[in-house]
Amino acid sequence: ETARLAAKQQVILEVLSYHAVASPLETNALLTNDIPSSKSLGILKYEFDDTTLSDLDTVRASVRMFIDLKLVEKFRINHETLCRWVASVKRNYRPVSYHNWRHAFNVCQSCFCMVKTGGLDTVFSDFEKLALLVSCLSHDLDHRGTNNAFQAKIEHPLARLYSTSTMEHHHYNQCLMLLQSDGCEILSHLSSTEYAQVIKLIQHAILSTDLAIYFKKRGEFFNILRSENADWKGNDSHRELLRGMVMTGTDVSAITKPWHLEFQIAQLVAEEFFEQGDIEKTKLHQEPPDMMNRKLKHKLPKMQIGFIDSICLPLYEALSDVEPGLQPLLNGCLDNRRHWEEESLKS
Ligand code: 5BB
Repeated sequence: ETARLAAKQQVILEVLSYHAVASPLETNALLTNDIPSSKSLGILKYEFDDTTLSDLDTVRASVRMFIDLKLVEKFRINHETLCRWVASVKRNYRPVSYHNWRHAFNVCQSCFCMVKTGGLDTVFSDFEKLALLVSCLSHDLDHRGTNNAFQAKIEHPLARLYSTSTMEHHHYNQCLMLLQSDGCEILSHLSSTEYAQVIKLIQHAILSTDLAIYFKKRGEFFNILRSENADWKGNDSHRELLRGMVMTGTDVSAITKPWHLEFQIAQLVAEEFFEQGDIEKTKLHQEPPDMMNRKLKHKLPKMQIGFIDSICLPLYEALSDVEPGLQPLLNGCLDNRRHWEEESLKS
């Protein structure tokens, strides 16, 4: 218990030193112009390419998603507060190769698309849509470019505090902290019971982004689909499972993007893995796992095929069975599988 307290205090100290709310200058920049339309920002399409937007426009596009899902109206979210909150979320991502703000933004855009054009609009309640968007933007807050196994290996205080879903617990805590920060309280017009309800949904959604949780839950999800008793609108436990699967589906949605985007993003994922592998090798004097070993770069196409077959395809097939509007994700994934097959013949 003393060890746990010490770990917690160490985490608190570290967190306090890093966390910061967006500056007035940053927030004002968002208030001087109108928020562009979804159409002009390109965010209604699954094939959306974030590199077409400036950093400021990624914040504007995030605000646009809350407006277009009628969340600003329904939950009376103050515009300036929403702008400051999104800008603050962005600030609390680190400049790592893959798990940075752009990843969070892309995950949120995928979710927006699944809801808006994928047919989930009538499945989820307004509370759930609010929780999903907040969760997507926040789900990797303060990621350090290293995974849960790494935190355990270096005996990081976070790993002492949370032995499973280590980083996901931290992302959730960061999310909660930002929602309670001065001028960022986007949930302030909710009653205390509504607030508690949305926070519970957010916690579940962010913890669901641990792939270990996906593996634990997906069997039940597939069984419900096969049983033909699925009741996504009426059964709360079915919908909870679906929300978790939607979170995984958005988290790995890079694998569904047009090939030229997927190819680039895979290089970013690989670079982040290699950097962790470098630390494990030089600082911990341990042999890193294959996917983190720079010397095995040529195995990338084969690894991507493994990733697609074991994780992505079963998920997008199931999601397409839930809603036909989600099938473009499955098609994009299948298309990239063919491309990775082709790449694997080159090396
Ligand atoms: C994923 C699960 N992991 C515990 C072991 C490795 N596998 S994998 O074999 O499916 C795998 C996935 C191997 C290599 C990979 O990327 C090489 C660049 C990937 C991979 N993962 N490829 C991707 O394009 C993407 Br997107 C991802 C997801 C990356 C984040 C995974 C977050 C895990 C948090 C615990």
